[in-house]
Amino acid sequence: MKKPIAILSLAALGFLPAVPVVAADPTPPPPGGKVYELSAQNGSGQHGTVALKPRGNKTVVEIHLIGAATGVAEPAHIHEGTCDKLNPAPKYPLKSLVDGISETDVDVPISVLTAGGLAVNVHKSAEDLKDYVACGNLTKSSMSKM
Ligand SMILES: [Cu+2]
Repeated sequence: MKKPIAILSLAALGFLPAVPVVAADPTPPPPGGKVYELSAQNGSGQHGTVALKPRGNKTVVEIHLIGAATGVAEPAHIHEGTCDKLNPAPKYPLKSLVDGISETDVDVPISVLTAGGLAVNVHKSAEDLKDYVACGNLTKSSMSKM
């Protein structure tokens, strides 16, 4: 038990912050990464963020939705177009959301995904693919203000 006492005394002397560092937000803007808002569609009440994080020539795409259905996998994709006018054919498939969370390594650099003309959408279920529950344009005006 010598170590904790040593740390405490350092804190008391002002060498360490007395207040513990607050845990990071679930989707902080990562270095070189970008976070976009996902808005609810068709009265789903599901909204959240999609974070894009560069990993070499790939991009980690992380979706967090609030109000997502539990126990139902919600398919997600990157589509061409905008949320108002989406090309229904997925451009880059993403892993289906489970309890509102999805993380996918997409095989293109972040510069391709953020160049404009793409949107992330989430579908109600594999059976109800035509029912969109959330969408976000990968454009500057849709970037999260966090
Ligand atoms: Cu889709």
